[in-house]
Amino acid sequence: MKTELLLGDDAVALGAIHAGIGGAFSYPGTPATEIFEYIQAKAAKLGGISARWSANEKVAYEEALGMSYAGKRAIVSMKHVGLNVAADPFVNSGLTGVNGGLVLVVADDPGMHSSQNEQDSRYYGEFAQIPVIEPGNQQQCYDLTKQAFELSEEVRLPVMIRLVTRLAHSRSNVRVDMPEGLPERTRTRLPLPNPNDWTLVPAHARRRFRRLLDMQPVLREWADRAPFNSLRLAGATGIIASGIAYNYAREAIGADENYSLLRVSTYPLPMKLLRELVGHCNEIWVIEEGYPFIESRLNGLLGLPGKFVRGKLSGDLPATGELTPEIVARALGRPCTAPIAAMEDLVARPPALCRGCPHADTYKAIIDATASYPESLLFSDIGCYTLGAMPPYKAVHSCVDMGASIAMAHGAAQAGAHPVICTIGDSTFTHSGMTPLIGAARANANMTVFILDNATVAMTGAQETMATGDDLLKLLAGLGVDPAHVKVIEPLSKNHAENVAAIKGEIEHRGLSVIVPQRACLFAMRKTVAAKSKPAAAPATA
Ligand SMILES: Cc1ncc(C[n+]2csc(CCOP(=O)(O)OP(=O)(O)O)c2C)c(N)n1
Ligand code: SF4
Repeated sequence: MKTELLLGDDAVALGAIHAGIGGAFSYPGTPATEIFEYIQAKAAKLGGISARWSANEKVAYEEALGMSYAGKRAIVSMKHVGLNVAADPFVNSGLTGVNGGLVLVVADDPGMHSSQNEQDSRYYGEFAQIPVIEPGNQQQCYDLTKQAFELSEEVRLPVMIRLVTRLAHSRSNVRVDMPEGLPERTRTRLPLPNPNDWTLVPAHARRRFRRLLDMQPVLREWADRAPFNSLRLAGATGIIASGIAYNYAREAIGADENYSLLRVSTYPLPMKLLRELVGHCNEIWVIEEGYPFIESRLNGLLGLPGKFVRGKLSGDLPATGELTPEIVARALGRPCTAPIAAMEDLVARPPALCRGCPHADTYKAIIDATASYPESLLFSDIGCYTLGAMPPYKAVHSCVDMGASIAMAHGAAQAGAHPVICTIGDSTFTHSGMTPLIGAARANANMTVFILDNATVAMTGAQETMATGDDLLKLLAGLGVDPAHVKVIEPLSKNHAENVAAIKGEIEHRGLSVIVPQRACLFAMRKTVAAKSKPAAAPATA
């Protein structure tokens, strides 16, 4: 055994390595990115584990599922909204089941530190009817990831691990139990499964869905005996706390042994323990990050007669944003240690494009080129260039989900709007922009698409991009975009007048144009140089 100082993300990654994964799969997204990066760095040193970024989360999930089918253990990690993208294979993998252990790690972002929403992935676990494990500290991140692989192979289902930002991105000492090197399991492949179980045509799918339903009592029994759920019965006031919120509850009650306390780390919920606590207590607090998942199940439709259930639904805890030890202590009426700095005392530092960013020059050119069109629409997407919504540009009219810019622009063009413009980064384009561009090219939609090629996935810390430069231009030709209306520009202030003229020309073209501003992200360039000396300051993340 040795002790390492690890992020929650790192601890999950190391747990997966020590569980004997053959591969890691991911698309970057805060706060999950570091899980894959940790494994990638270890794999580069040790070999034996495949770790390549995937084009998007759906692809990552399917690649992991393929590795599982082939008999090896696989981990796939993503931010919460990534699971929206991967939802199709995820839900169906509950029916196929797994061969080699398959663990999905989803990092939720309550408080939307770097996300477009704060959805709660536990609902997805329930929807797919697979087991979910919610660690409460870095040690559990390590231990429970290893156990998740064992469970996955025992019940032959994918297992989800749910993290939240505060746990993923904070460090603690973790006891790890492997010497350097990889376990034997990394190289082992289990015998292949029955292909009929994995071929979801109706006859097989009905049988496999029956199997998934039949597994539910087994999963409920697992939750009741899981050692990482625990119950202490004491006074008539009870607390049910899950994940990192368990620590906040413990901190708030301190040494006061009068509270009854149920720690929840599994879904399905440990019903036996819940019943015991509810039977014993009159007032029950539910403290959980995200939506009131446990609280709403406890209340059911009609509430618990004679009991007071307090939490987010009752209004005793805030329904949005991240919990903190102070929020929990105040709600429970406990003394609370003052926070290091109250958020409201901090000077606001709105995100902005870096000085000299290529996207800034592109937006300046778009703004000048569209100045004489008061009705122009600009749909954008998710990446550093979304900051074109902020002053001084204020150019962007939408940012909904990855890839939406091109599809929304096509919809607006079909409504007769003009000019219709959209901006999408090179990574977002290969994530989910290529499919809507095929439709727009086929329809020769009257719109101007900007693919902002800065040769990296800048917003999440400058990871490798899938297509840049000539490779990206070849993709456009392959997708059916008329080469006469593909224009490459260099976004630099010295080229401003020329770029404005080129953009105006394409706006006036009645049909589809694609403009590709090509210039490398400054942060990525600095990071490459600094990798040899010291780390570069990170951009805003999402
Ligand atoms: C479904 C989903 N996956 C991942 C993310 C995290 N994320 C935000 S922007 C982005 C890609 C940015 O790269 P690019 O489009 O090339 O733009 P850049 O930041 O380089 O300007 C990613 C991965 C997200 N917000 N949503
Ligand atoms: S990180 Fe790169 S793309 Fe993002 S704002 Fe800075 S220079 Fe621009």
